Amino acid sequence: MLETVTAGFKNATERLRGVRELSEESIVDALRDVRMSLLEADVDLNVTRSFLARVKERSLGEKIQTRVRDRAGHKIRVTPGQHFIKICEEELTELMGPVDPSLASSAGMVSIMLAGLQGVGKTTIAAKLAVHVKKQGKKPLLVAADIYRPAAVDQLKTLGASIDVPVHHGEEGELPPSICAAAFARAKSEGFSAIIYDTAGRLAIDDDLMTELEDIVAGVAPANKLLVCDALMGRDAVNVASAFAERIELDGVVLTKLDGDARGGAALAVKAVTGVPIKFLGTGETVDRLEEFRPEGLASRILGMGDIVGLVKDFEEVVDEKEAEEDAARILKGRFGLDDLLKQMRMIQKLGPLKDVFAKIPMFGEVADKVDDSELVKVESMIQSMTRNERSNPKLINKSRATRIAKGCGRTVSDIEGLVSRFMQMRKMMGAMGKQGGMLSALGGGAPAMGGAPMGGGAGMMPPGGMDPAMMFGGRSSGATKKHTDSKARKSKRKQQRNARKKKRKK
Ligand SMILES: Nc1nc2c(ncn2[C@@H]2O[C@H](COP(=O)(O)OP(=O)(O)O)[C@@H](O)[C@H]2O)c(=O)[nH]1
Ligand SMILES: [Mg+2]
Repeated sequence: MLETVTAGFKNATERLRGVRELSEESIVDALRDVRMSLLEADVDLNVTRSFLARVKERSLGEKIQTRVRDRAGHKIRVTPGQHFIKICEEELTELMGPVDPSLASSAGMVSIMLAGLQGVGKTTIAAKLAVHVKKQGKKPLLVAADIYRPAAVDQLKTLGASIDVPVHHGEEGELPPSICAAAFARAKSEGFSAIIYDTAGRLAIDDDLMTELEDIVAGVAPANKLLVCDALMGRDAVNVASAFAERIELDGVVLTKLDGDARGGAALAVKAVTGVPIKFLGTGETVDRLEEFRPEGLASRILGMGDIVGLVKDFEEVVDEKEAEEDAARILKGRFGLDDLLKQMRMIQKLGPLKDVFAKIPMFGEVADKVDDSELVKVESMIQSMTRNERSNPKLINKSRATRIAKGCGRTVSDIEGLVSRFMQMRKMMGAMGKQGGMLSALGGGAPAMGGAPMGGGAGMMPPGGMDPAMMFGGRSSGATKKHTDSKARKSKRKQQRNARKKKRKK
């Protein structure tokens, strides 16, 4: 998401390489790159203008400290280009924030009303939020208040069944405000602690729609009135948000389909134009693709600096903290086998598509597109054909063992040898890193939020610092991987596997 803007900032950074000071003259091209990318990403013109004006003013007005101390107390040099990017990061964060992603509750009930035009993803978000509040220990009830679109009720029922959340629906001919009121009464009497109203959309904003929403609000007073917009709407999302905000007191915006649009400019402009903060992002069709919106995380991702806090949060959901700490301790001593690698890989897969995971790792945003999920499957199958002994002591794997393993998993001997040698290299690196003081220093200063981050969460991960991620998972962008010429047969096999995985994910 927002690749367009990221590319703009990257060009700007390139232009400032080697520049000795930030002056009108030296930053003019960089500002132009940023401006073009913002407009191309469909960011509102006024927002773009005022953002650039602030960046310019600060760039020219601030004295740059060229030597600062990092967290570890080492002196590091800051270039004017880096200072420029830091200003951009702060201003982007300012533009989009501050946001409190927590959901309000009243009288012990988290109540959420979703509003928005047709097809933007309200029903999908309703299910995603149900999953989200469930993770927080709540017991949600979904309410089907879209009675106009054929099959809308069934759609919600199907989603509800898939996540094990009950769906309340009305009687034949019952109107939405009455359905919502009955659902609210039911939620209270049956001990639900969250209620999510999925309302009807329209193709355009009209008075009937607004009146209906106002009636629902008057009846059940939802503590969270969220407007859903999709990123594909571009600049229109901002106009729609303004129009809704005139009639309903919105508590937040949910921006969906960020996975489907490289521009996503609405994410940057909604808050500035409407005063309503974005609270959640939808990044895919499945119910797990929901992110709490953190402006600082998105800002640093836009600037290609990763989003460590977001990554750690993802990890907290899938990782057993104690186990992760023990694993990390072993890994950082360079004492781990291919079994551990397998375990790590499976954990990473739980986080979502590799490309999304890497996009959040500092400095790795750019290679995100090159990592390849099918590579994981390949590595997994190779490890699975090894004996337990071989897994814990890969040094054992000589030519004849490699031949046997290759046969077992339908790979070539050089595939196996390549994996083993990459693994040994990685293990050595981990060991060295452990001696240097572990992951925090390995990740470097590019991650401002790392200082206090709960390492139990992140520790289960293979430390990425200094390691080319493509080394284990991509194979292509890396100098560390042996280049072998791909035979046509192997290529097509890979493609088949990729498709198979894609299908599996869709299910
Ligand atoms: N790619 C992508 N598709 C989404 C996302 N959210 C919803 N959709 C799809 O958008 C379409 C409309 O979604 P729906 O929830 O029915 O929208 P509604 O009319 O506002 O209730 C469906 O095909 C969804 O699968 C998202 O974050 N990413
Ligand atoms: Mg719907």
